[in-house]
Amino acid sequence: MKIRLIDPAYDHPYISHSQKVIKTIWFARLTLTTLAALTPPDIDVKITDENVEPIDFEENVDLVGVTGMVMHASRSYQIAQRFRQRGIPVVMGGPHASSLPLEAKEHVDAVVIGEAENVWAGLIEDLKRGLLKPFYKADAYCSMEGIPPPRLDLLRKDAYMTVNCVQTTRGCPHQCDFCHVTHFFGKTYRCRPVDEVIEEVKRLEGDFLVFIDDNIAGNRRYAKELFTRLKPLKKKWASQASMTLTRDPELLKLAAESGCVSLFIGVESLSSENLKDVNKAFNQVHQLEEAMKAVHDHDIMVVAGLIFGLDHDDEGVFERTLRFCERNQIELPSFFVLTPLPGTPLFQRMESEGRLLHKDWAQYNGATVVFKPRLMTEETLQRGFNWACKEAYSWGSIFKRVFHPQQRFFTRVLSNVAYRRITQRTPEGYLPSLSRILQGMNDTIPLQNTRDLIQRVGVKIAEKKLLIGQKATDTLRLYSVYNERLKTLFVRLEGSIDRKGAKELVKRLKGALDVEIQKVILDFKDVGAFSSEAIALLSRKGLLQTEEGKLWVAVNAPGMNP
Ligand code: B12
Ligand code: SF4
Repeated sequence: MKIRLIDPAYDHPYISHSQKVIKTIWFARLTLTTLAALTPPDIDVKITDENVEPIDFEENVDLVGVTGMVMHASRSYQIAQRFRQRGIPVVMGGPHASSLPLEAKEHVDAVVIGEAENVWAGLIEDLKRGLLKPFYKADAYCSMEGIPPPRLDLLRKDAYMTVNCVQTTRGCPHQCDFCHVTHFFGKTYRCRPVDEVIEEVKRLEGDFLVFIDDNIAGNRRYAKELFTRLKPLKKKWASQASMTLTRDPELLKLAAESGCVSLFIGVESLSSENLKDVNKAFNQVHQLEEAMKAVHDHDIMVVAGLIFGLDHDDEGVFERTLRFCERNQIELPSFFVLTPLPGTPLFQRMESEGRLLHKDWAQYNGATVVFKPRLMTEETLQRGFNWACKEAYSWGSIFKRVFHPQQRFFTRVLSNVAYRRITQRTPEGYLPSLSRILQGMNDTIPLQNTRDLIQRVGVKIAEKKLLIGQKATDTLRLYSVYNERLKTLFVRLEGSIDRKGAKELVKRLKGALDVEIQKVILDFKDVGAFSSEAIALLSRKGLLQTEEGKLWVAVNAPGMNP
């Protein structure tokens, strides 16, 4: 019996990778090599990764197995159709088929929902007896003990950066709303026996490998044991981890000592409101810079995943995020457009709010806007994303990010050049015209004179000097968000305002109102103290009305007269 397993290519004008890029930065997923290892030994099983070699549609096989993420769905279905036309049965599994098995079943003979470990051999038996069932779903998640080593020998080794991929855990202890992992694996985080992982690593040729785990540090005790056992093997490795890893100095040190050279870290957003919205509040925005530094201090490169289009993202997000990457010398910024993947809580929310633009899965690729963003138009998000991708890999930005005293300078440069090759194919984007203004409206203004500040009491500004010994903050902090759809800028002020702060605020607002912003909503409720000069100036400009209960003011462009 002959089985052909196929990983579909993704044919896209600027997302698909050339052979050269695949060779520089790409590694094969473990999907089909794992499936091949689970196949009974009497069966002739082969793999085609369409990303690196063409599919032979004329081949005579008894079964075709096709996998695919959401973005691959239509290609997976085309492939299935070609083989089924010749009477060859096709089975599909993987993230897309597992999320939408009924849809997948319309294109294939059988669908494997979830993990294959507990059902694959049974499916083959059914096929032999001519009794293939439409759906296969294991009753329970598989045991992590005794998973056979993946058949890396079935891959074209020369085509990838490496085929040395190992999985140590499945799942993730977190449940970020946009992520498919917890939907697929449930709330489980399962670890393979360390002995088995170490044996697998020992068998690999060469000294570099990728742990394809979703979060290699999901169980700190396990990770510490694994890293300790890896040390004597003297391998170099890359993987993915949540930011929680950066908060455990011992774990980070062990990771580095065991050979970790690069980590993909899901930073996602620089806004704590966004992170809260998507159930990722464990990423603490105020610790971000420190976290990036901690990783760098261990000579580990950071590949930072950052998402654009979350509900609190306005037009300023692109520049703000890029500058963050430059400031923190993030070696490889990896930008994504928020993508509601079927099966995730994000998808359900977007669907129930009527915000999905379509269900053309091929566009659900992390680089195309497929939903209605809250604070900007689809076009602004798409163009801003394109701008950020191109700009991050302009020579100027690469220069700012790669020159630092860490080791592996050439690896940093080479991987940036490869990413540059990919991103330069992105269509032209643009930095929204308001971006600069929004940076200025999200800023801290130092004050000049905090001595005669008047304390605010409740919702009123009391005519009362600060008590002796009582200190007002000596800064005015502006938090602003622009809603492009309403053409309105919301500004929340925090801290204290003296004359200098008030003047600076008026100046910046004037700049904002000179452009397309039609309305500004100023929220003073978090301002703890005002100077009398500031009150006078703000009142004269119509920015502050001091009657009771009026701590925010809506400013219309013509009325404001700053
Ligand atoms: C390694 C990896 C990558 C690598 C892949 C390199 C490559 N050659 O593709 C990199 C980092 C580049 C990558 C990129 C992306 N990835 Co990725 N990636 C993974 C990761 C972490 C591991 C994949 C793996 O090897 N798994 C191990 C194998 C054993 O598990 P498996 O694939 O699920 O297979 C099992 C079952 O599903 C089943 N099965 C699967 N297929 C089939 C087929 C048949 C016939 C049968 C019977 C059974 C079966 O059997 C297997 C054994 O149980 C997964 C997460 C994960 N845990 O799987 C995400 C994941 C697959 N990626 C995901 C995404 C979204 C992406 C991106 C689109 C990111 C983006 N831009 O938004 C890109 C697209 C890349 C591309 N162009 O193809 C999502 C897919 C979600 C979805 N529903 O589509 C996942 C699930 C991660 C997530 N956080 O949600 N990825
Ligand atoms: S931490 Fe990462 S892998 Fe875990 S649920 Fe969140 S996005 Fe997914």
